[in-house]
Formats: sequence, structure tokens, C-alpha cells
Amino acid sequence: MSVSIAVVGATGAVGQAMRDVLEERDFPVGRIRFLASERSAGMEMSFRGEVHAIEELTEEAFEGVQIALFSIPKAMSRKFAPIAVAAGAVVVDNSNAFRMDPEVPLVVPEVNADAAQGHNGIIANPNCSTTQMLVALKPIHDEGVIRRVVVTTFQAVSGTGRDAMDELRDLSDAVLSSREARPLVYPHLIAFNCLPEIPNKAPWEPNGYTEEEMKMHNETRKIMAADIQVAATCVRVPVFIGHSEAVTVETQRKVTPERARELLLNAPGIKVIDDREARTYPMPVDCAGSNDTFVGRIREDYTVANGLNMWVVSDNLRKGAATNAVQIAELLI
Ligand code: 3JN
Repeated sequence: MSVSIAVVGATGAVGQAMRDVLEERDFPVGRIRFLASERSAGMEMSFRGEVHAIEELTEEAFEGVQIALFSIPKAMSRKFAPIAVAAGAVVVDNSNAFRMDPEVPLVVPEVNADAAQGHNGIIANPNCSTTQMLVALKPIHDEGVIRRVVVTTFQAVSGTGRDAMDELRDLSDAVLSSREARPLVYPHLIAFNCLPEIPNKAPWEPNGYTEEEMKMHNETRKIMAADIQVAATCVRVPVFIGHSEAVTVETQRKVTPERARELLLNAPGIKVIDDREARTYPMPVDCAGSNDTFVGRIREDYTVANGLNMWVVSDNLRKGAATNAVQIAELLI
């Protein structure tokens, strides 16, 4: 069997990672179409040794497409996903457009693969920070039932996009050469700095949290358990690829650090890097380019009865976006 695939938003950082992940995995791709804005139409993209022209995303572009992987702005997803579905495709959408729609499954295959089967044409891919956290928390939740999560994220600039990666490069260079460093993408200097505001320049939520922080709460409840509480602080840091998270969980039943380590070692999609003697722990520079979620610094939270602390790192463009989307597509075939 081979599947006709469209990558929608092919020239973006996530679109290109979707191409890479499809290429690397044994996904049975028959025809592949790369769709993007008018601006990119006519440019070329290679796939498994063949060069493909990038086509403009139009209402007619989904003819014959069976699975469409979307990584485009929310408003575009809202417009084009129903068109793709009407043309017979199943859409895996990486935006926030449909995530909280009760008719649309929100899926992390390691956590709730079964939910994908109930789709009506659209399956949503969660926010990158939620995805990697839940991959790490699922084995602990199954053992001890997580009631409450406190998480601080350290998010790479590639989560914002290519222009943000350019800004980090340019402004780092400007600071180091004592030139004026004027931020354009971010509201403040991102080089040698931390910005506790994601996404930037969006309205604050009424409770004072940011949109990203509330996505982590709401999406976790939809994917893993409806009664979990998640209090997040999301921070942009001067890292190109790889989101890191300091995660504290409180469970109903005690899960010791030793047991958590054992559970994580045997869980799908996870690599444990946690050797105190050798001073090893996950770091974004080592995790970029991998499809796995890395966990380390596993230790007891001694301030509560049943608490654990850990450090979770993953490539935000891969498991946080492209890899998770391709894994969802794999569930469909
Ligand atoms: O900033 C990050 O590190 C993650 C960015 C996520 C993002 C950026 C723009 C739009 C999202 C998302 O996946 O939650 C969206 C969106 O939801 O559409």
C-alpha cells in the first residue's frame, strides 16, 4: 500500500522537518505534494532523491490527497482543512485551530493513540511543549495517577520560526561586536537573555498567564486526564532547537524516583539520560535532530508526600511537531 501525501506549509521550519521525518521513516509514500504560499510556489524540494516543485496552496490542491500534514497559521488551517477533508483527505493539523474542538481528536501516539480512530477527517497535533511533557508523564500517570503538574519551560527560538532563528543569530553577533541590537521579532532582546512571554506580543490571558501556558493546561486535560491541573511558566531562551522543561508532579500514589526511572526506561519514545556520577543529563544541543523525548534529573520532590521532579528535553520541530504528526499519520494506515 502507498499513500498520497501533501505537506502543507512545506517551506516552514516544521514543514521541512515533516519532509525529513517522512523521508527517514518507512512511511509508504506514494505521491507527495509540497504546498506553500504563492511566494514559494515554483521553488523546489527534494524527497527520497527526487526533486519536486513546490505548488501553491489553493482550494484545488487536495485532489487525490489521502493524508495532508498541515503546518500553517491557524486562520489558514481553519480555511483549508475543511476543503482538504471535502476532497477526501484526512488532515493532521499542527495549529491551534481545532485542538480543543470536541469533535477533533488531539493525539500524542504514546499517550492516547486510540483517540485518533474517532476522527471526522481532522486530527490535531498538540502544542510542542505539551507533547514532550506528556510523553514523559504518561508512564508515571499510569502508575501513580498525576493530580498536579508545575512546569517551567525553556523554549528554543525555532518554536517561533525561521525569522526568530535569524534574529537570535543576528542579535548575538551584534551584542558580541558591540553594535546596536534592535529586536524585531521578539519584544525584547533574545540574545543572552530569557523572555517569560510565549507567544510574544499576544494578549495576556485574563488570569495573567500566557496563551502557551494555558495550552499546556488545557491540552494535557484533553489528552491525558480531564482533572489534572497544570501550572506552567513558559520562557523563551536563546537556544536554536530543543525545548527543555523542569517538571514537578504530584501523584495520588507514591512513585519513587527509582520506580519512575524504571518506568521511563521501558516507555516508548523516551531515552533516560541520568547518570549522576558521569554528570549526564539531557541538553538541547544533544537532542536536536532526534525523534525521542529525553528525561533526566529524576528525583523526589521532598516538599510534598508524593512528588517527583524531572528534566525533559526534546526537539521541538520533531517530536514537538513533525514527528508527532507523522506518527499520527502512521496510526491511520
Ligand atoms: O513558541 C513555541 O515554542 C511554540 C509555538 C507554537 C505555536 C506558534 C504559533 C501558532 C503554535 C502552537 O503550536 O501552539 C501556534 C498555533 O497553535 O497555531
